[in-house]
Amino acid sequence: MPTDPETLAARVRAGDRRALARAISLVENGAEAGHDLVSRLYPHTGEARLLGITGPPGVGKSSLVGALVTEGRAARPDDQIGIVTVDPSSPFTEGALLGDRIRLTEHFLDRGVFIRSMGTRGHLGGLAEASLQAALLLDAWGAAEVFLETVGVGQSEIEIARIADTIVLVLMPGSGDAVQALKAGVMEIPDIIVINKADHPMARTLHAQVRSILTLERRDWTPPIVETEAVRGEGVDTLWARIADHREFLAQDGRLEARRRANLESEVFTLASARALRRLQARVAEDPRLREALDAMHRRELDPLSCTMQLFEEVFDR
Ligand SMILES: Nc1nc2c(ncn2[C@@H]2O[C@H](COP(=O)(O)OP(=O)(O)OP(=O)(O)O)[C@@H](O)[C@H]2O)c(=O)[nH]1
Ligand SMILES: [Mg+2]
Repeated sequence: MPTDPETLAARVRAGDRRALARAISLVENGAEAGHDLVSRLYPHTGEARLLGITGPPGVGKSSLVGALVTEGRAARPDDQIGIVTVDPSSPFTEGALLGDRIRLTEHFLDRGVFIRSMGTRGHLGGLAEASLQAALLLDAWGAAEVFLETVGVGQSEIEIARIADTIVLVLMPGSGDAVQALKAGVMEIPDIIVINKADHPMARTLHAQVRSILTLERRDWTPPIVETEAVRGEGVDTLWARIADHREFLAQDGRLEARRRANLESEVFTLASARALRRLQARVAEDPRLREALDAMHRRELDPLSCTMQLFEEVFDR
C-alpha cells in the first residue's frame, strides 16, 4: 500500500477500503502524513450525515449501532456507512476492537460498512482529534452516514460527539449518573434520548424521570425519548424515524449549516486548547526555569495567578 499522501488520498476518494484503513491508522498515530492526507481530502467532505451515539458504559450503544446499520443498509443499500467507536477508558485499540467485534460481527463482511475502533493508545493529538480526522476520512471515502460511538457521560466524551449533526444519548435502567448529569445541567441535552434495555422492569421509571427533566427545557426542538431493545432490534425503526425527523428539522432555516459551523469552531477551540495544554506540560517538564516558577508558588513566594501568567508568557508569548 503506497503511503505517499497524494496517491493515498486519491485511493480513499475512489472508495478503496485498504487505503481508508491505512489512512485512519496514520491519523490515529498522529503521523504528519495523516494530517497531510486529511488536508487534501477536506475539500471533498461535508456530504456525510454525522450521528453521535453516546452514553454510559454497557448501555447498549454498540448493539444499537449494529441494529441501526442493519436498518440503514436495508433502507438505502447504496449508502455506505462508516463507524468509529471511541473508548477513552480503553488503553488498547485491540481491546476496544474485541468488544465491538462481538457486537458488530454481522457487519464486518459488508463491503458497504467500514468499522474502526479507537482506544487511547497512540493518538499524539488526543482522542477527539483522532476521531474528528477519522470521521472526515470516512466522509471523503464516500460514507453517506458516519456513526460516532463514544462511551461515558463526562464533558470530554460529549466533546468527541460534538462534531455530530445529531446526538443520541443512550441510557438504560440504572444509568443514575447520566440522569443526574442531565438534571444538574452538567450534560448538554442531546437531540434524542434512547432508553435501551426496555425489557427491564425499571425502564418505565427511567422514562418518566427523563421526561420530567426534559419538560424543564425550552428549545425549538424537544428531544424525543425512544425505548429500544437493541439486541432484538425492537424500537430501532422508531429511532431511525426520530433521527430522520431531527434531520428534517435541521434542514430548515439554515439550522444544519449553523450547527456545523458552531460544531467545527468549538472543535477547533477544543483541539487548540488540548494542544496548548500539552505544550505547557512539555515545556514545564523540560525547562527548569518554568519548574522553578511552580516551586516558588509552593514556597508561597509567587501567587498562583502570577505563576500562571509567568508560564503563559514564557510558553506562548515568546
Ligand atoms: N437485556 C438487554 N440486553 C441488551 C440490550 N442491548 C444490549 N444489551 C446487552 O448489553 C451488553 C452491552 O452492550 P453493548 O452494545 O456492548 O453496550 P455499549 O454501550 O456499546 O458498551 P461499551 O461500548 O462497552 O460502553 C451486551 O451484553 C448486550 O448484549 C437490550 O435491549 N436488552
Ligand atoms: Mg460499545
